[in-house]
Amino acid sequence: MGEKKGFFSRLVSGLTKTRNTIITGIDNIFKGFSSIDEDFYEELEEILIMADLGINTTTAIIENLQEKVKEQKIKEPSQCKQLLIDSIKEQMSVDETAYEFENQKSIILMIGVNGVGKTTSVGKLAGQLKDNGKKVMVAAADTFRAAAIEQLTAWANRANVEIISQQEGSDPAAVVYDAVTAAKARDVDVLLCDTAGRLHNKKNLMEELRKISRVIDREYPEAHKETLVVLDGTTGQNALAQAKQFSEVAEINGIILTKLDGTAKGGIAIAIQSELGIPVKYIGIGEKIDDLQKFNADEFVNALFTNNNEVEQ
Ligand SMILES: Nc1nc2c(ncn2[C@@H]2O[C@H](COP(=O)(O)OP(=O)(O)OP(=O)(O)O)[C@@H](O)[C@H]2O)c(=O)[nH]1
Ligand SMILES: [Mg+2]
Repeated sequence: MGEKKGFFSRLVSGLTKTRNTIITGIDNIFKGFSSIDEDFYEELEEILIMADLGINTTTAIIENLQEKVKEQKIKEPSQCKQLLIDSIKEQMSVDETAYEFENQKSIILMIGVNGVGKTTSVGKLAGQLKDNGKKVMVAAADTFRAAAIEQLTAWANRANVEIISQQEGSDPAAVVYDAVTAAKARDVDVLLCDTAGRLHNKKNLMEELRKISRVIDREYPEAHKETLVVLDGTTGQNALAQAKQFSEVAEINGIILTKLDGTAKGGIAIAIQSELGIPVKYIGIGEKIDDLQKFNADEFVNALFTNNNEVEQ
């Protein structure tokens, strides 16, 4: 229980900037308007868009809210707040936020453009799975830069898990081949593969990801394959565009949304889940090993609407 509370309060504090954009604005509207009219909805819409929920998601939320207000014959703007929270939550529901890979032999492919937090997320997740008693291995399939391999090695040491790597410039698919072979031989539960975000061009990058994917399918078809796209939360709508692009070329199982600490654009988590229907599975709220959490839409929205001083530590 104590741990859970700690997580939630860290989430609440990580979302401070996003919340300030949303809540301050929303509270002002709820206070400033004496009736629920066109202007009221327009201002609300503006705030949600400012918090990076995007036009489509915002429109859907407002329409849903309008229906609820009508149905329940609400007259006071202040009575709308809970309805708004409910509408946002409804927009975010995806079929199921599955973490089935935790309970079977699985291979996680971490993909995304450069600098979004792939390597860091591999490290954090490796550490957490290991703490949960899993046998974990990481593969340094970003061979584009020597620094990438060193960085992952540092994370593997921190997480106290095994790493499979080759030299800079070697074939990433060959690294994955080695890693899959080792993972099978050593009865590893979860193999996490870091990949390059930066290649000579986008076509190369996508081709390489496909090649890695094929190696996994061929060498270890019985393993559960999980492809996670890592997105930088501070880039707002841009992150949404990246998720769309990756989902066009690969079968995506989920999203890791990083750097939600210190951004005002945390609303993007809502937009991604609502517009793409791809579950956000983890969120990053800092650079340390335990700064990665499973994403829970209800909890996230609650955290958005909770003041820092309402959470006891
Ligand atoms: N504040 C914050 N920083 C983060 C988070 N996740 C990653 N970072 C930082 O973002 C920077 C880039 O992270 P990396 O893990 O190296 O990103 P990458 O996608 O592997 O980058 P490339 O390998 O260059 O493509 C590092 O300085 C990380 O510490 C997060 O959730 N919050
Ligand atoms: Mg990296």
